[in-house]
Amino acid sequence: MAARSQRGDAADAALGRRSVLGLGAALTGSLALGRDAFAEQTDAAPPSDAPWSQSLGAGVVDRPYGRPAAFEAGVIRRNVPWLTAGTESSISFSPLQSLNGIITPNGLFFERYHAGRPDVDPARHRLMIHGMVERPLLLTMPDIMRFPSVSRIHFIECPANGGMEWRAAQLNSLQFTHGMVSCAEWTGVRLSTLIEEVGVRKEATWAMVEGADGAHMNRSLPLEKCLDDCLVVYAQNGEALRPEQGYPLRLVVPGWEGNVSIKWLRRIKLGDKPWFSREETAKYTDLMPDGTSRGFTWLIDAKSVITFPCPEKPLNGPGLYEIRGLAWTGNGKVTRVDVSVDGGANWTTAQLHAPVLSKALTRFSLPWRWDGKPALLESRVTDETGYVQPTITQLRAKRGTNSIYHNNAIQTWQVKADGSVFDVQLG
Ligand SMILES: Nc1nc2c(c(=O)[nH]1)N[C@H]1C(S)=C(S)[C@@H](COP(=O)(O)O)O[C@H]1N2
Ligand SMILES: [Mo]
Repeated sequence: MAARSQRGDAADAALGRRSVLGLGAALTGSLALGRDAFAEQTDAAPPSDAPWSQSLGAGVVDRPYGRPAAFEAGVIRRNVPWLTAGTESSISFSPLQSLNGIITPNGLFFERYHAGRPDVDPARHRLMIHGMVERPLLLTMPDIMRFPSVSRIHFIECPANGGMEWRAAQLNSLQFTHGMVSCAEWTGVRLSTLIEEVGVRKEATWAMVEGADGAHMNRSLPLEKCLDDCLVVYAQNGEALRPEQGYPLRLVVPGWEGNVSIKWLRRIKLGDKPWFSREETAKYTDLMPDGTSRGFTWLIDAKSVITFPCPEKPLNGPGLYEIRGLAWTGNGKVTRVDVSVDGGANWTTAQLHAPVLSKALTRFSLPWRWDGKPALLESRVTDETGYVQPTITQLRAKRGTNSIYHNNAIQTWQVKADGSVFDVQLG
């Protein structure tokens, strides 16, 4: 397929005076594109008056807390029932195929629970900070809210995202292959501010962070990371954290595997060595081909995925489209995303959409004139350290096939002549 000339076609279409959709003839009815939308008769098309244009609408307190339009009822988090024995220690996936921009709406943020979602009473919740500190503290929620606040936009990705695709392409869905990543504006206190308040004893080099859920999920973090950019947050996209995300208090560890961003945060203990908890020994480690195990693999390496088209959002006939996607890296900022429509033989640099923020989801797009022939769509991100997203073959050569975690491979979407899209892996 002609990826090289495709760059020219796309640029022509984007920059030229031609109408993008070729809709000039729409009103006369002789239209190449939008067959479904325009060929169907509707009583709502101007100059007719739709039923909703002929009466009063609902009043202002009809919905004291807003919700999406009833027509968007299919845009929901979903789980994979066979993946876990029950729903209390499980995952729900964010519907990336239906999201725009870089912020995940609070009701659609992916969920990962190890012992279900507790209902924590903020009036009785406390955060204990102790261990190798000068002045141990037990803080209430109002205490925490009195500290200087900051807001930051960061993604959280479970390192198991894509884990089911290590051996083969098995889930024909963007939601299920990539939906364990979400991004929000978090507001709270810098962890360094709280640590300053208790005073670090000089032997301290590690911190243990623990949740108030039944799992008492806990992880060890190097003190250096705690003092760098970790946040203890009580708000998410402008409102209080959702119970699903750790209400009333969670840790956000920017750019590191989601598991360390402890929800329902209740304890921080400073020490001089890691704790080797269950979640950093039996779990969240990677069994290598030689039988050794990688541990403390915190960093989320650069990753990207095309969100349109995708299995859930096929193409509707040949013509001009915008390939859209998301890219992210735990290493800082995304600097470049390249897109291929021929399975990686030729690449074209996509446009990054502002804002491009450190350790946040980043949007990219590329205009594409689809000729109606089969295509293999891929995106490949480069981050500010120069790291380039690997192919699944390159990743397997390094890590084998025993892993679950940290699959950041290039995703391939196969477009068939009828516009349908499939999850495939190239050998
Ligand atoms: N207390 C507690 N914190 C937790 C978990 C948990 O089960 N209990 N799950 C972790 C995992 S594995 C991930 S990937 C992230 C998911 O955050 P989210 O549910 O807000 O998407 O929370 C982490 N923090
Ligand atoms: Mo996770």
